[in-house]
Amino acid sequence: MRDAAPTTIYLKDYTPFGYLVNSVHLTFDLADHATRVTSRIAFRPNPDATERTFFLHGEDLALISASINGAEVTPDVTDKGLTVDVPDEPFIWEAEVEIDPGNNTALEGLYMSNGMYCTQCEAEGFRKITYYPDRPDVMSTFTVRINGDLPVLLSNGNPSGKGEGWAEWTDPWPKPAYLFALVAGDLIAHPGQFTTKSGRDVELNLWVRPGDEGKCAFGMEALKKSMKWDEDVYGREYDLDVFNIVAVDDFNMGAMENKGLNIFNSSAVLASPETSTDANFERIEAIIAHEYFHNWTGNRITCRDWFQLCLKEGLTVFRDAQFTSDMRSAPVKRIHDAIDLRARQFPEDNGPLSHPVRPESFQEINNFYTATVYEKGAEVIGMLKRLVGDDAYAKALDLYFERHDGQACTIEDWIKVFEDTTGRDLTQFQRWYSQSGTPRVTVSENWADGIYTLTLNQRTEPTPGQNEKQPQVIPVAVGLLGANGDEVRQTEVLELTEAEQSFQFTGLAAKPTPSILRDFSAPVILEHDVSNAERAFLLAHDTDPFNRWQAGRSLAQDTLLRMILDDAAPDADYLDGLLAVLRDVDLDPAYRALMLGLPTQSELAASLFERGHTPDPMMIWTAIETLRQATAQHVQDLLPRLHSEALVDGPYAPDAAQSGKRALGSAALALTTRLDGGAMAAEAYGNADNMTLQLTALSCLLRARKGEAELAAFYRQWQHDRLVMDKWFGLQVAMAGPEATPGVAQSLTQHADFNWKNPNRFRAVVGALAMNHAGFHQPDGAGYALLADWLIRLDPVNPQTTARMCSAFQTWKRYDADRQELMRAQLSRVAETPNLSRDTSEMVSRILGA
Ligand code: 0A1
Ligand code: ZN
Repeated sequence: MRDAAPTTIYLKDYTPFGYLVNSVHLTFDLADHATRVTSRIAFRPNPDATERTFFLHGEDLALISASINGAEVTPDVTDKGLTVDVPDEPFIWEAEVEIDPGNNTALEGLYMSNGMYCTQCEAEGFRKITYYPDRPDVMSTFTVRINGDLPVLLSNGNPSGKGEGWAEWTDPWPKPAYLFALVAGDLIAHPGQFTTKSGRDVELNLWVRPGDEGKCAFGMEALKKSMKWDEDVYGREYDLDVFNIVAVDDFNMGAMENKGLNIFNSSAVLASPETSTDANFERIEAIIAHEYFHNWTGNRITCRDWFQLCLKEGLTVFRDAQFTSDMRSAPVKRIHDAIDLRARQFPEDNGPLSHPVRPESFQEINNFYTATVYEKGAEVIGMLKRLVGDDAYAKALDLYFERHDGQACTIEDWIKVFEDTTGRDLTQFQRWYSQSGTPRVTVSENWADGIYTLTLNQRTEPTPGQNEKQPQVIPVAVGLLGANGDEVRQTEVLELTEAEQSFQFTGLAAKPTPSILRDFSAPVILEHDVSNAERAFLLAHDTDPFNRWQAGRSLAQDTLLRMILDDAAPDADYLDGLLAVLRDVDLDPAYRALMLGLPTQSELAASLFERGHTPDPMMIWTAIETLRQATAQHVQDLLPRLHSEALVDGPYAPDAAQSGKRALGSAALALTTRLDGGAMAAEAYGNADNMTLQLTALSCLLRARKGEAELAAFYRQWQHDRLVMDKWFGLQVAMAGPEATPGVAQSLTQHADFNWKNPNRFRAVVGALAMNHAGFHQPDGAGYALLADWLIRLDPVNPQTTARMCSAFQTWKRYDADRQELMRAQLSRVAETPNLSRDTSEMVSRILGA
């Protein structure tokens, strides 16, 4: 329920809690609608605190009894928590509360999913379980007893006792309450084992519902690989006797790193070749690694307050990206990450929701689990590593773990280990954490008297609450190519620290061609006016795989913009360059598949807007269709060879080599479908023996406005499998033609299998509507109205998922006056809904700029 006046919390107001916690003992008596939670918590005054009010957070709790040192007390209780007088010395707080997990649809705190009890406490969910100082700087050991008649009863740490109808768990590592977890259900274990480098035997389990046993093997192997990698690369060893992962169907996010008991959205862990795509496998491997890596970056060293969220998330995303690069292809991963950053983080950073990597205020912290905190946060660490070098990075990390183990830290602590390791002053670098907005780097070149000069300018547009921007430290990796394509200067990192700076290169025989921002060395927008001939040259010759891909991407973008603005024909430099790359069998198939990608419609809308034009979603859609058709014709003769290169010998494996081939095969099939009307795709659908091929073929058919029979057959084949059904729902919305999209989405919401209270299913339909650019932005506003209807309906049930989806409207000011007015009206309708959640109300008012 909405507060009368929503309160804003500020980083600058941080003060430590007046008490420290020595130990927590919890007892759960599970019952669907009346679970009793008894707590026994040993507090002591915090010598570092000045403020001594004893306030415990607590929401939606029925307080049964409370006592201090055994004597009953009557606290002052509000809907946010309680206060009570306490002694000025160590004391024992005991309380009993009753909660209703069976009616908890928000999926925060203790809730039920398909008969199973589970928890989600990050960020502030523990306060829905019992009264507690629910803040990450209060750390304690926990002992948990669970009484319940379900066969599997789990909590954090190591098992310390069990009997008929009960189990006890003890977590020896002090942790904040957000890492607490409990699971109880009729679950089956997929077991595994790992011996750490110092010889500790760890029992591993992946717990799933009966029926899902066949989807565990991949996740378990990913976990073992992650454990080994963190030992090898970061020297980090696991620190408990058991590591449990549980798959849950109803979950707001991907997964959660609770100490020793990770809880996963089933879509982020369950996989089999028949039901999961290559992309699913890769995502699962990355998320398992991410949650596992949190054991050190997040759990052993946690955050002082939620403003420091990027301390654990940026670093852990950076670590999981390193892991994926090592397990798969580093250039392919880097390109994927740049695509993802531009698609999700740039719109955030350049619109009304823009906020620094370390925000300075919030109303609802759940609204700050963003691409900026996570992905830009990881980019900032990548830049730091590039600036100080690999050895210094490794030393700084060792120091970080040594100095801060067991602590709740800040970004200042993090920066300090780098300063202490390198002697470098990182004051200016810290602006990456405080300044929002994407820097734009403009390049100009000069060649005179044998000296080649690159002049780099940086500027960042104003963002909400930040009008004046200061120069940031931007590592710009640059290499220079000679006329024959040889590298005349290897990659070096230019440090751009001023608003404008020039860098000179001497000893060159002729004006070189620069390759700038290699490996996407900084999360910036590069503005470099180069001819298409130069781009084509880089597409053919650049030795940096990222920039070679980028050259193709820039050519594609340039031709699309000219097709949209000037009604130009598809550019020959682009088509010829692409053909040459596709012909090059020395290039990894995955890489060639990426070369066939195009900027997204939404990215093109952003580019048009930045150039002072009003994007027309239908024109963008048409340009992409036209370019695709032209590409298909241009590479037609090569398609049979690409199809044969995509063939895989032996059984399906979701590894980089095979999935790269299939990615190339899918791209080739999509082009072939434009030429043969779907004949090959229909055949491929019939022969598909794995989900990657099946789904590729089906999407080609749907895009060609065919595939009705296949769609029905797919439903019959997979209606028992909820994760595959999410794909069935999502694909129809994603592949619908622009005019049809709102209607398709609307009718899918009427489908008997549309369980809108399940976040995965909701996102499959309503989220896919928001992602289908031309469909969402239909001129009559049908897409906007449908999304708003569902936001209003979901909000009282699940505020978190509702609030996240509001960001579909974040780009509303890019569009024409009619569309703006239609979107503004829908946003206002949401904003004016009675009893709107704090989550959604904050999002909508930020988007409206209110
Ligand atoms: N810490 C998790 C993400 C996460 C955050 C919030 C959640 O509920 C509000 C759930 C998960 C991670 O980074 O994986
Ligand atoms: Zn994380």
